[in-house]
Amino acid sequence: MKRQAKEFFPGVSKIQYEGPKSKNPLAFKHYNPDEVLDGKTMKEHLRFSVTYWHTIRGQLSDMFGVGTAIRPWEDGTNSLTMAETRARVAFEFLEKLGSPFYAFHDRDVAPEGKDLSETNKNLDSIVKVLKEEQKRTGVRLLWGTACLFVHPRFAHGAATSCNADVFAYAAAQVKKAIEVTHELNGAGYVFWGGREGYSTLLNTNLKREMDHLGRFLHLAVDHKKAIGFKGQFYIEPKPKEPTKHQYDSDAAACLNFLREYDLLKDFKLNLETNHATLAGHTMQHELEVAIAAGALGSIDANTGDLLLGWDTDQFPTNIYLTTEIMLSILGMGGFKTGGTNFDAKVRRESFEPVDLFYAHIGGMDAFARGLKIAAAIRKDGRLAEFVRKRYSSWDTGIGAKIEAGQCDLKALEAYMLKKGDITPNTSGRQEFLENLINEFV
Ligand code: XLS
Ligand code: NI
Ligand code: NI
Repeated sequence: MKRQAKEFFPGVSKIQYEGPKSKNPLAFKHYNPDEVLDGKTMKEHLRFSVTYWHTIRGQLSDMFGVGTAIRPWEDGTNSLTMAETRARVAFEFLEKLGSPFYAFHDRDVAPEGKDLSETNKNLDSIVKVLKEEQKRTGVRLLWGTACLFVHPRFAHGAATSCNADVFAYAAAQVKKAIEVTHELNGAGYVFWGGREGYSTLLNTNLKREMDHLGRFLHLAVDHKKAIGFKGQFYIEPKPKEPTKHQYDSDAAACLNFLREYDLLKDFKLNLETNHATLAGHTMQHELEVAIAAGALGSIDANTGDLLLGWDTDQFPTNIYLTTEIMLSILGMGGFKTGGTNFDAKVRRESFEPVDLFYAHIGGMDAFARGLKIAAAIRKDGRLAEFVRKRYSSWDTGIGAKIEAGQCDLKALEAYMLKKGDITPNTSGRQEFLENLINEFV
């Protein structure tokens, strides 16, 4: 297949950094890829990634209306030729935006055939194009994944289906998806349990389904090792949608699941802001839970709408949100295999191709600002020092002894009987700290 000479975004040239004073909507105001902060460039810190499913395949439909997206290159079919054209579109977009990574589901990039064998062939032929485009542009694959939720065969779930044939089909699909991710030198592979959950417990054997999911992930780990794929495996928690309850409901549930099925050493978490919101948590909560377990791998950068109860997958623009995220990411020492993957889509009303650029530029700038602010807060040191002092009673005396496992209940009783009462506690100073953050925002 030849590279098409055609340009798909003719009105847009390579997006440049123009600084905070620029009024050019097609320029970065804060994301300056080569600017060094804390010993790394912004590009290395943030490791931005564009999602194929939203940006290239999203038609902007909702449950009340058909797609509104104007995509002049689409011919209305799901042919292989169209799939190749989309790959060219994707890489023109990635290149013009200056995104170092992208992510995809197997079925985003290539159409299903009449059976699994034809479907695999379709995938292979598009993987060739992706490989060629990766080589041409230097853009890398952040992670690959398998779409186990769109096709009707997955109505009851994939690994957790009541039908063993569905488990087998999903296993075959994941095998192939891991192989093509490996082929494309992907830095990771994501398992998002699209329909791994239930709509009613009346027809569900919860224990059996969870056991099957554990088995499924073990098979994937075995295959990964067998083919020598070194990328990181991730689980992406989400509490609901499409099912009423998904087994990977939040970071804590995923960690418990991974521990119970002896998978913790082989997986990290890919956390998404809108999923945290649906779980009734903040993104920062989810990040800190994962980090505490040494299991934060990557993030799906987006935001929800607090007035809408579903996964609206909006582009992140809130500087407080990105500041909190980057405080956690810098606190854990930065991304290793993971990155900031825009699992986000433009609104149904934003249907022109150029809106895809505005959306990503805004998200990248919001994260760049969050990064700069978080780095400044860390450099200033007052926040960390406050937290350190807050726990200082654990650094010496009775606190240090408890932490070292040197006290039993009898010893603690003796200590307190002698002391009589606790030394008064100090204030949590939430408002003071919120003001401190605002000094930097
Ligand atoms: C859906 C998920 C999905 C995963 C990849 O809500 O966020 O897009 O990131 O399967
Ligand atoms: Ni996601
Ligand atoms: Ni999502």
